[in-house]
Amino acid sequence: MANRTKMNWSDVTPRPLWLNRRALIAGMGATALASPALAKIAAQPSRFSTDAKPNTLEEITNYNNFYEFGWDKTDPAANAGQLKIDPWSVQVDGLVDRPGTYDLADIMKDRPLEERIYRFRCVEAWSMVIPWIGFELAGLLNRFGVQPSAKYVAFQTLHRPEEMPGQRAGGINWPYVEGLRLDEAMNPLTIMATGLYGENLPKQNGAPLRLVVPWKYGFKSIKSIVKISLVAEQPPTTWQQLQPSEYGFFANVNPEVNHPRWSQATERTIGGGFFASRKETLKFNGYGDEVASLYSGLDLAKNY
Ligand SMILES: Nc1nc2c(c(=O)[nH]1)N[C@H]1C(S)=C(S)[C@@H](COP(=O)(O)O)O[C@H]1N2
Ligand SMILES: [Mo]
Repeated sequence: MANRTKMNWSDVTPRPLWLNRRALIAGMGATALASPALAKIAAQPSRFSTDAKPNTLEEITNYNNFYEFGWDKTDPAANAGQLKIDPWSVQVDGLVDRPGTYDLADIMKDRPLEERIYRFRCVEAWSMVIPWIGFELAGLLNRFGVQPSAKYVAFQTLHRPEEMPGQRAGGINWPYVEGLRLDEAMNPLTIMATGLYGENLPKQNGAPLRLVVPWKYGFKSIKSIVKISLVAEQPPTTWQQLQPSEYGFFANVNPEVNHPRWSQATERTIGGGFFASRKETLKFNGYGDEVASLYSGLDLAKNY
C-alpha cells in the first residue's frame, strides 16, 4: 500500500478526469441540471488508497447496482435523478448514549474528509477502482456513545417508493438493509462516502451518504442510508434474506470460496474498452493486511 501522506491532493488526482464535469452531469441524469453547481470537496489523500488507476467517472456513474432504481446496470443513471436528497436525515438508535435524528450537516460536522481510492469488487465478479470521498465510520459511531452491549451495526436505505421505481416492484423486501460486526464497522478501512472524484456523490452511487467496505462484496456497501442502529444480535441483511445459500452475512471477497453458480477466482475489470480483461481476485480484495486478523479462527468457507 503506497504511503501518500506526504503527497498533495493534486498529486493523486487524475486531473483531466476531475475536470470532466460534463460526464458527471450526464451520469447524474437530467434533473441534476436543476440543482446548484457542485462544490469541489477538499479532502486529504489517504495511505489506504491503492495505486491502481481509477475507473473513469463515466464508468463509475453508468454501470451501477441500485435496485431501488431498476435491475439493469444503466437503470440507476437513468432513474436516480428523481431522488430528493435535501433535506436528508439519519436516525441513530439502539445501544447508544445519544440516539436521535441527525440531519446530514450534523452527521458530517467535524468529520475529516479523505480521498480513498479503493478497489471495489461486486459479488457478480466484476470490479472497478473508485476514488471515494468520505470519512471513517468509527469516528461517527463514537460520537453517538456506543454502549458495551452493542456487537453489530445495522444500516437501512431510504424507503420512498414515489421516487424509487424499483420499490414499487416486487423482488426485494424493501427497504434494503445491511449490517457489519462492530469491529468491522470500526476498522479504519470502513468509510461513509459522501462523494467521489472530489464532487458530491452522484445519486446513482448512493447519495448523499453510503457505506463503503472495500474488503467485502459490493452489496455490503449500502447506499442512501437513513438509519443506523447499534444492536446486540447479527441483523438481517437483504441478500442473505433473499438467498441465504448464495449470500452470507460476512461476504468477504474470497477467491477460494465460489458462489454456487459461478467462480470467484477471477473478476472482469470494468472499462478499458477493447482491452477489458479479467484479473485474479485477491483474498479480502487485497486488504488482508488490514483486516485478515478480524477473522482469525473463523471458517471462511462456512462464514461466507
Ligand atoms: N440500497 C442499495 N444499496 C446497494 C445496492 C442496492 O441495490 N441498493 N446494490 C449493492 C451492490 S450489489 C453493489 S455492487 C454496489 C454498487 O455500487 P456502485 O453502483 O456505486 O458501484 O452497491 C450496493 N449497495
Ligand atoms: Mo454487487
